[in-house]
Amino acid sequence: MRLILMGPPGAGKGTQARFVAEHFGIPAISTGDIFRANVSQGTPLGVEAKRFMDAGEYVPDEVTNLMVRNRIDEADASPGFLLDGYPRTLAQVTELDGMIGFTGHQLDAVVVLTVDPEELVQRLLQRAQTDGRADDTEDVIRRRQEVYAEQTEPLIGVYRERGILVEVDGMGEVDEVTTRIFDALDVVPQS
Ligand code: B4P
Repeated sequence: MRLILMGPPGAGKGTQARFVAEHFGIPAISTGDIFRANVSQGTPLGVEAKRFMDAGEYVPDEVTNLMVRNRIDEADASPGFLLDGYPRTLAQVTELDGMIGFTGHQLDAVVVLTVDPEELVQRLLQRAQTDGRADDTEDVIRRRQEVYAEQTEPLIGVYRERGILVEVDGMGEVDEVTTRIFDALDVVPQS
């Protein structure tokens, strides 16, 4: 399976990615997690990414694309993968098409989690208290929502036109959402 998990900040992409990846026996590749690991290790990539993430902006496409390309090339991703939080821009969609097309495969499905905007803010403010993430302050959360609406929401139409979009209600308990995703993906043919 080659899957994408999309949704606004706080929709539960990272939360659900673990379960979906385990279910299909594929790695979950989270660009946000890779950036945060680099930030905490103080790598040059982390130093560059941090100033964008802390402001609620996207890390530049050329940095993100190269990072994903390298990760997808690793052996564990050859049977398939779940991308969590990538692509987020139209330029990233084009880049990903090239990466997957080069291997002769195709995307099987793009899952979009939908959650009420106020619930999103509440979840992230809650996460700020438990995890202390630098980008979970109210101002930065609102900015991340704007950036999502401007740059990432248009991707939904792109994948809908391709006939591979799967919209899943992300409201409710975590395990309810997981069940909805599994039910929706169980009818998707695996390439
Ligand atoms: P991400 O790490 O992808 O962060 P996110 O969108 O905020 O979170 P996610 O939707 O995964 O929410 P989670 O499951 O944690 O990105 C962070 C930053 O990295 C971006 O802003 C950007 O700067 C950069 N970046 C990443 N990818 C990029 C790209 N492709 N291009 C450019 N820049 C990129 O859930 C949130 C909270 O809700 C958690 O506390 C969770 O416990 C809770 N929760 C989850 N499901 C719940 C439920 N059903 N009910 C109640 N709470 C729930």
